[in-house]
Formats: sequence, structure tokens, C-alpha cells
Amino acid sequence: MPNYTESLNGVFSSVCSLDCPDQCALLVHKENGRIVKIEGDPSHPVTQGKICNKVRHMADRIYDPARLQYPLRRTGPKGSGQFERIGWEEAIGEIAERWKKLIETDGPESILPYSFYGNMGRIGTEGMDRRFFNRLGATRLQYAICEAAGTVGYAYTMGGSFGTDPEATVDAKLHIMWGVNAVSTNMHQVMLSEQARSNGAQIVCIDVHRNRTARWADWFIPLKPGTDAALALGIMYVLFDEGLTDDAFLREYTVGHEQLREHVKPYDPERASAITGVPADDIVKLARLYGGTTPSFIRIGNGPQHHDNGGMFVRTVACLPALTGQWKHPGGGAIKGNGAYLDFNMSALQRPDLRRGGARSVNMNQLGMALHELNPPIRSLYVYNSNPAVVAPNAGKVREGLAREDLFTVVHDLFLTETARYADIVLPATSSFENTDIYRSYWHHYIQLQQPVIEPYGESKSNVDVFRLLAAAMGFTDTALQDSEEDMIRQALNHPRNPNLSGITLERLEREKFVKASRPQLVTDILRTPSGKIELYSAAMERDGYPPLPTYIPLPDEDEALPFRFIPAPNHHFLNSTFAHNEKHVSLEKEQKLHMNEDDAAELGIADGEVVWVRNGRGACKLPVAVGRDVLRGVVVSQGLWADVSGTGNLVNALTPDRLADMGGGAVFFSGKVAVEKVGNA
Ligand SMILES: Nc1nc2c(c(=O)[nH]1)N[C@H]1C(S)=C(S)[C@@H](COP(=O)(O)OP(=O)(O)OC[C@H]3O[C@@H](n4cnc5c(=O)[nH]c(N)nc54)[C@H](O)[C@@H]3O)O[C@H]1N2
Ligand SMILES: Nc1nc2c(c(=O)[nH]1)N[C@H]1C(S)=C(S)[C@@H](COP(=O)(O)OP(=O)(O)OC[C@H]3O[C@@H](n4cnc5c(=O)[nH]c(N)nc54)[C@H](O)[C@@H]3O)O[C@H]1N2
Ligand SMILES: [Mo]
Repeated sequence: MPNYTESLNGVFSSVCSLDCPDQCALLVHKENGRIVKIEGDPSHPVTQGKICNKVRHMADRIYDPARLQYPLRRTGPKGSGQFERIGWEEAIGEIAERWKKLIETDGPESILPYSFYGNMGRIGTEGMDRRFFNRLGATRLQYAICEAAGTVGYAYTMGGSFGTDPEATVDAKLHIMWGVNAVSTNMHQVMLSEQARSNGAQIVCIDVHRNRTARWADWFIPLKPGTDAALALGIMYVLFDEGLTDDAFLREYTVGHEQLREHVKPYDPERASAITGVPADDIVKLARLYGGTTPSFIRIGNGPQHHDNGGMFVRTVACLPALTGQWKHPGGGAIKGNGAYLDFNMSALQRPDLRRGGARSVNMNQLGMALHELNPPIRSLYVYNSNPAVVAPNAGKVREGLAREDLFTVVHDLFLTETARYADIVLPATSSFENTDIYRSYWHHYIQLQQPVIEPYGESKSNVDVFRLLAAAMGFTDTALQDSEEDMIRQALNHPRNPNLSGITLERLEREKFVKASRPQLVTDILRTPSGKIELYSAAMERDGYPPLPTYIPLPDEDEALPFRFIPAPNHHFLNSTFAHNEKHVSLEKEQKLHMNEDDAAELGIADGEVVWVRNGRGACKLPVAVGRDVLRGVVVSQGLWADVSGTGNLVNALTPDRLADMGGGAVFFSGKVAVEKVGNA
């Protein structure tokens, strides 16, 4: 495989490794062995030569002076950030020695891996790591922090993560951005929607916050948090009532449309309005627009599924395109996620057969609880590709767990993150530009290869390298734990059960850089539900203890009936907590704020720009208020997971609940309630 690291100058193909649906093809410009510029690849049909501001400034992060260069051992109290430099041999030796002892005294399940998708490369993020922890017999991690609830909800209706081809959405005449802040989180959908708009399409945004996407849309519909399913049912009421459904489609491709027709009768526009806060006239207008426009497309975001009822919301909204037969029309339908088209051979990649025991699992949304309450306890934590001290719900409790003196913690990252500051051993990670890996988007249909563009920074090593070293130090002799990246890419792509991958090989990726999977044109050709149809009525849900028809379930009234629903959503210039430590990106984002309705602010005597306490039973956070009309009354919104190295009080996840959503063990970041107080009153 060609290795670009040997060329000091030139322009090289690359992939963006961030956890973002767009997964851009990049051109990396090098001078004297250093990256000097990063741009979008104009030949990639989705990237179209355009990338976000975050990645245009990625070189600032790659060469940030704060980047970790060598392994460290803790010398001060946990959390203090005091470390000494050590060598790799010493670091790996110490980890292996501690783990061997723990396995003898407490068993392998006393060790917990914690990771997410800080780098979407599949070999390093859900490949060699899983092989290693399977072989070790560690406690399993349930990967539920992001899209889990909605993915399960969507699958009940549609049979899996199969949706519209985003490239086809340029032909849709109505684009509904439903709980997705696409201008910040999916900018190439916005580019495609713009192309559609120039051909006459209309863009609607449904959100709890007048964010960048709401301002870009033609029509913004604000609603109360967690009520989206009632809005969808209200739309269905009008569609059935006014004969706007495609009955031939319903008969051929769905089960349960007759039951659904009866079931939505209580959701007349007045009732849906009372629940959602959307005026009844607007519900009728939206339903008529939806019922009268073909093709229409719904981009279902991750926001509304980060609620207690999030799975059911996605299950419900996923029924809408079937009602008007949109799946028949290229560009019509919906996207929640499209990952299932590009399924790799996961058992070949992760080798579950290497595991001999160890059935216990921990939901990553309850890390704090797991570090406090599990019996037998977790005695060692290995964190990579994630920063749970900032991103996990109930983060105060997570930090208390990380501070446990008896917990042996290893963190592998590019930076000394908030989590790394609690580690006993810190290992420096390469950036994706220093690795070989394979990437597949969960929104578009391209698979891409990353070949190293620059040499490893300092002594940093990739995830795959570190797990190979750990496997050897643990005395594991399985050859699967020493496979090369190229071996693993071949194994992942060799998946006869997924015909969309046929003809996609490592050699072809080397030649072409990105290859589009051969998806069937229409989703109706691949319905993997039990009935083989779109399940408006789902017997599987009934069996699993859910209402079988789409249903609105109110959010639980927790947190002592505190007055505000707190929505700490992502921001424009960070990627979760990534970039929150890089000066350039912080300066672009400017300031963390709490958006509050002017009537609520007036009632509390809070002026624009004033700093307030945001509190609940879990914690507190100090933020300046932006007073205005960007949120409804009773809602406060902050954006971004900002750095909180010294515990200065801007950790929004100190306030978020670690309850689990209705489906998939998902997170409920946006269902928490808070009080807002003037700082002087505290
Ligand atoms: N710039 C940037 N891009 C990102 C990320 C980032 O941090 N920054 N993160 C990446 C990741 S990991 C993910 S999962 C995606 C997430 O990106 P999206 O799918 O866009 O999801 P969120 O941004 O979490 O939430 C979207 C919107 O949901 C709204 N919302 C909250 N509650 C409700 C509700 O009850 N109803 C409705 N209708 N709206 C509600 C919020 O106000 C927010 O504007 O973005 C990815 N891309
Ligand atoms: N309040 C609130 N909290 C949220 C969300 C929200 O909307 N609101 N969103 C949630 C969602 S959707 C998600 S997906 C999670 C994301 O949570 P995380 O996956 O933890 O995301 P990041 O904060 O980006 O942390 C990724 C870390 O991986 C490191 N990293 C990058 N590449 C590599 C590599 O190759 N190797 C190693 N070892 N490390 C690497 C980065 O430097 C970074 O520190 O956050 C969740 N938390
Ligand atoms: Mo996510």
C-alpha cells in the first residue's frame, strides 16, 4: 500500500475521521512533511469540495502544542493533571502487570473498556479493540450514548437503518429538518437541500430552538421538548381525515394502516396543539403541505431521540413517509441513519469467538453508577476515543467515580482531556492522518480508505498498535490480535451477506479512494421487518412491551418539578468535546450561553448577558444568559460541550440525567429539568 508519509510535499487524498454523518473526502496539502492546508475533495459527489470550518482548521489541532507526545504516569492527586514522562515499554508493562493481577484476584470483568467514536475508523474503533477486550473477557460496554434509542425505534417501523439516498434528495420538493441542526451537524445535507431549494423545494425546520438551521429554513416550527410524536400523530390525523394518504401504497407495502387510521382519531389538531404548543392552524398547514408534496423528505435528527420517549418518537415519525407513499419516489422518504447499507462483516472484524466468558455489560450512559455501585466492582477503566468526564450524562457522578483511589485508569487520547487528568497512565494517540483505516458513513453511501499522510506525532501510537502491544504483553497468542490493518480491512469487506459491498475491495479503495455501495434504489426493496412490510402496527413492539402503534408518551415529571427543560445540544465549531481544547475553535465559537425566553427572563429579573446558576439535584453550572425569542417559555438551551479542565462550573453534563430512554438503553441528555437563579441569590 502506498505510504504518503514518505513524500514531504504534495496533495494527498484523505478522509475526515470525525463522528459526523457527512464523512468528507479530504485533500491534505503537505509542505516539508507538515500539513499546511486541508480542503474538501471536489471529486467526491457528496463532499463536493466543501468542508466545515472545524476541519479547515484541523491542522491547528494536529500541531497544537498541547498535543500529547509520550506516555505519562500520574504523580499528583487524580484530576490534578500532574504527570511524569515514561516510556512505552514501561507504560504497557505496568498496564499488563496490573491487569494480570486483577484477573487473578477479581477476574477479567473487573476491567471496563470505555470508548466511542472520537475517530470513526472502523479498524481502530470497533475492530482490534473489540478483539482485545473479547479475548481479555472484560466487562462489555453498551454503546448507547448517541443514536441508540432512535435506531431501535426506526428499525421497528422500517426494519433497520435504511433510508433515502441523500444524493437523491436534490429532487425532493419538501425537506423537513426534524430535530436536526443540520447547518451545524450535517452541512452537506444543507448543500443538497439548497440545490433542491433552487429547484423550488421548501424547507421546514421543527425544533425547540431557533438555531442556525431554523434561521436557514423557510418555515420554523418551534415546539415543546419531547412532544414531537404528538405532532406527527396530529399530521397523520389530517392526512387520513382529508384523504391525503396513498392508499395503494398503504395496502401493498404496510401492515396496520387500518388500525392506525382509527388510532390517530384522538389526535385532532386542537389536541396535538395543546400538547406540542404548535398552533392548530400550523399543524393543518404542515399536514397539507406534507400530504400535497411529492417527493418529500424528512431528515430525522438525533435531538428528539435524546429524550425519555426518544425511541417512540423516531418510530412514530418514521411512519409518516409511508402514509403518502414517499418511499416509491427517489429522493422521497426519510433518513434517520443509513448505516445498514454499509454493514461490514462485524464478526470477522470483532471476533466475538475469542471471548470465553464475561457476560456482564455496562451501559455507557451510566458510567458514574457503574463506577460506584457495581458488585463485583470495576477496578480498572481503559478509555479511548472518548471523553466521558465531559460527554457522559450525570458527569459529576462520573468524575467522582474517576477520582476513586482504587480505580486503575488508563486513557489513550491525543490531548490531556478532562478524563485523562484522572488517569494513572496516559497514552498518546496518533491522529487519523497518521493511520491506516477504513471509513463508512452513517448517512451517505461511500466507503473510504485512509492511508497515513504524516508520520506519528512524537511517540504517539494508533489504537490498533496499542492493542497489539497490550495483547503481546498479556501473553495472548491468538493471531487475530496481531493482524495488520490491511488484513482487517479485507476481513471487514468480505461479507457475502451484504450484497451492497460486492466488488468493494481494498485494492479498489486504494485506486479509487472512495467507492459507493450498490444500494437498491428504493427502500421498499429491502424491508427487513418481520412482516417484510413497513410496520405501522408492530407485533414485535407489542412483544417487547411497547404500544404496537405509534404513540405519544409524555416525558416523566422528574427533578422536583423544576421550571425549565434544559437542552444542552451540540454547537457549530466543536465536535462533541473535540476542539473544545483548541484555541482556534474556541475563539470561533466565542462564548457558551444559556438561551432563555424574554418573558421567563423578565419574570426572574434576569437581564441579557447576566451570568446565572443553572441547577438541579445533580449539579450546577454557571452561564451567561442570552435573552430573546429563540426558545419557548419553560425551555433553556445551551450549545456545546465546552472544556472544563479546572471544574470552573461550565460542565453542562453535570445537570443531565443518567436515566435510560425508552429504547436501546439510549441517553436522555435533553429531558432534564433545571432551575435558573441569579448568581447573587445563590
Ligand atoms: N458541529 C457539530 N457537528 C456534529 C456534532 C457536534 O458536536 N458539532 N456532533 C455529531 C454527533 S456525534 C451527532 S450524534 C450529530 C447530532 O446532530 P443532530 O442530529 O443535529 O442532533 P443534535 O444536534 O443533538 O440535536 C438537534 C436539535 O434537536 C433539538 N431538540 C432537542 N430536543 C428536541 C425535541 O424534543 N424536539 C425537537 N424537534 N427538537 C429537539 C435541539 O435544539 C437541536 O437543535 O451531529 C454530529 N455532528
Ligand atoms: N450534553 C450533551 N452531551 C452529549 C451530547 C449532547 O448532545 N449533549 N451528545 C452525545 C453524543 S451524540 C455523543 S456521540 C457523545 C460523544 O462523546 P465522545 O465520543 O466522547 O466525543 P468527544 O468528546 O469528541 O471525544 C472523543 C475523544 O477521542 C479522542 N480521539 C480522537 N481520535 C482518537 C484516536 O484515534 N484514538 C484515541 N485513543 N482517541 C482519539 C479525541 O481527542 C477526544 O478526546 O457525546 C454525547 N454527549
Ligand atoms: Mo453522537
